[in-house]
Amino acid sequence: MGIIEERGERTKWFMEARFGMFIHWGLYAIPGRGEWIQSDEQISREEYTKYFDEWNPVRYDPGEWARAAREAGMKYAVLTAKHHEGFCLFDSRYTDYKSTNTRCRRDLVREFTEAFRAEGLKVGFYYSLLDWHHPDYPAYGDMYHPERNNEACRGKEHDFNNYLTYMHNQVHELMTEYGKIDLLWFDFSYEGHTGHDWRGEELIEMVRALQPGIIINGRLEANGENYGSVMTDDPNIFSGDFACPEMIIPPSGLKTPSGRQIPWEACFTLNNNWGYNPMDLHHKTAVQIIKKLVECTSKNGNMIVNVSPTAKGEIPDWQLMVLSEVGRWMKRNGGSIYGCGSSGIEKPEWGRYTRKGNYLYAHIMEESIGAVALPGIKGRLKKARRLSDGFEMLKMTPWVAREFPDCEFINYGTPECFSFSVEETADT
Ligand code: JFZ
Repeated sequence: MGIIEERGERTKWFMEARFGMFIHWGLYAIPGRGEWIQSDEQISREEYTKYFDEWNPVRYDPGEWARAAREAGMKYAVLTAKHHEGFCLFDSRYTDYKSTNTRCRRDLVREFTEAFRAEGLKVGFYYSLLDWHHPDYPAYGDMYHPERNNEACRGKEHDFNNYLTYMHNQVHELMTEYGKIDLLWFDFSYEGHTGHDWRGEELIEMVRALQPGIIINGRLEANGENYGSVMTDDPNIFSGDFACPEMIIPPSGLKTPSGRQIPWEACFTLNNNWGYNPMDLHHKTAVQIIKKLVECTSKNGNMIVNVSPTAKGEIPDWQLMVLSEVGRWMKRNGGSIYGCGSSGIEKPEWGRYTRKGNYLYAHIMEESIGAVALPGIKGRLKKARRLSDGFEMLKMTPWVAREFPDCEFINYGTPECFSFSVEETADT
């Protein structure tokens, strides 16, 4: 079986799941200005490690996080085991810069995997290829400014291969000491640091040998702007299994030059920061998240939505509220997302279609246009069927009720958005 066929097999659960939780958590939650401040504010190593001494997430209860993810309709979760700051949320034998050496003494990654598996979710790790703490990582901060060299190695030679061995050893730990890992999210490659430069072949061979069913993102070769060879018909060994567009949804999904659909997952924050930042009030609404999820699904993609826990270990209330509202919609409409993909029908003006086999799902996001378009859909339908029983009708536009008397319509916010499932027989 070739690399593309193997990828197809491995990603089946992923394409079915469609919706995941991203969790960016680390020392950066203490200052609360996002996960790049060590670089952006050029904080020295000794200054930054003060956060290490302070770290004590006394309210960390990953069971609460897992329940929030499950109730939101999410099917997998990815936690930052180590972000660019180099602080490890797991008990690595290769560094002292880890959660088990802080006042909390806890292996936060282990607790995460156990709690999320207990709620029936698949688990994954984000692992940063960059490391602003390790003395042999050449530069910290924005890699576009190499003059911001790591304080620890300023003025002395660093042994990048030594850093690579450290990085490979840590990935080995994550792949061998935390049970079955479903997803590995590397981040990120850039000029002079991609693929071979990370000893990528060796790394991928090791990961796949240890976790045969794992799926890996494409950032061992690419980053948030380009997708690398996963977008080609001849992907190389470190192409990964899926592309990961960041804060954007590819206009027409992602295909290879020959037109082959590839697995992809768009990652989004709930405000404009991955790491905790209470001053960032650009909060996305549940309707915005739902619409993005529908759009990703309609283009054969996944969406992973980020939460940014506080230093004490709590997901901010406003993020829990958004996820809870998304979950109420998913409870009724998850059938139009899970295992669904593009419909093959041109995008209608009033919203989007998603499709699974003979089931066509019309997500109407513009009521006024819908009133005109719906009858047009009806011509394609053999039978509308109830989406789910027992749902209180929030509001129903009379013309929609007339058109589809036996179908329940859910208004999940303004503008008027309805989602209903209809059955289209194969011969229409
Ligand atoms: C990366 C991280 O830097 C960021 O902190 C977060 O974890 C995100 C999910 O992934 O963000 C990037 C990395 C590279 C680019 C853009 C965003 N890029 O090269 O365009």
